[in-house]
Amino acid sequence: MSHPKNISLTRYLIELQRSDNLIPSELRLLLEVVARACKSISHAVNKGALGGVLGSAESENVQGEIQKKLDIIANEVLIEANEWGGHLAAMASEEMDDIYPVPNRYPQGEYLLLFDPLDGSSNIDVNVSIGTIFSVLKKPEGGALVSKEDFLQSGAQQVAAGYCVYGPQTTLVLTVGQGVVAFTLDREQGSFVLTQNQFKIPEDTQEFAINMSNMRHWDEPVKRYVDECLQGTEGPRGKNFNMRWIASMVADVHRILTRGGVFMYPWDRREPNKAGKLRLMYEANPMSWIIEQAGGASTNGRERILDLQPTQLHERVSVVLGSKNEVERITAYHRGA
Ligand code: P6P
Repeated sequence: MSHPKNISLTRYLIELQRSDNLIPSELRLLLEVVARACKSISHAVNKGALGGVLGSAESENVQGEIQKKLDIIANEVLIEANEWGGHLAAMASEEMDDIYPVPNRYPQGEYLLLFDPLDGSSNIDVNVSIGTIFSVLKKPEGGALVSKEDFLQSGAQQVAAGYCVYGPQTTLVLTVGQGVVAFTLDREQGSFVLTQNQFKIPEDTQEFAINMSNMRHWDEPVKRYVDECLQGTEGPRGKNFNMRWIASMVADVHRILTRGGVFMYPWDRREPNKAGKLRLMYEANPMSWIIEQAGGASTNGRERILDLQPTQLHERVSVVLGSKNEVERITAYHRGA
């Protein structure tokens, strides 16, 4: 079902709900609330130094990373926006060790919301695009109290996924399994407007995204792929490649969603006991569903990311996503190694 551009997010979601009940009213409410929270986060991000929100919060998150003030602000905005609505059983965040069950003073819902409240936060203080990533699962039937185990579902179980990129425009990208759509924040009206009603990622590309400073730590399949790209027309690929690395997954993924490309954050030897840097539940899974819904592919080098069965809430994963034929090539190199 294709929706006309320039309709509001609210109308888009109501039309989805109305047509074959593609999204139940509780999920529609959840997505409206998350969008409103992203609007608030965008406002805080856009204030920057004027809002006194830049710099470190002098604290560490569960990943052992120094938290920025805006990391904590964004996390609080999402918690406060969602906890009272009655659509959620619990939330999980990159910024919180454990899950956040909805307080008993509020009605309990059937959805689980996971998020990286402000991804790419190393870019906050230098005015480079950052974003919020979110994933929605259904709470498993039965079981009185919601538990961390309820969250441990494969990415294929997601019922909604999206991100909001705080860049030159504030753009909300969303999938509920009916393709991928994008809404641009109209600051004058204070509402998200549908500006892209379908994305199709080109199956081939000449642009790759990886942090090249880690080259000496990569496994052979990644070294082989990047080396072939760097050889350009003189090498086996017979074409030249461009490289981009914004170090903000939301911005890199949005570029790939918009014009193709391949994004890699592979396992490397710096921390061999970690599968990768990025988190499966609230970074790789939502981004992988969005990429697949737009005709791309996403693996951990060997397996489809959406098929991976998580064992820990904050587990990490190696990520190769984007233009289908490039992802398949890189995955074939890993499988052949
Ligand atoms: P590096 C941001 O911190 C992040 O989690 C992703 O958004 C981004 O793709 C990656 O890490 C950047 O990592 O090692 O290049 O700084």
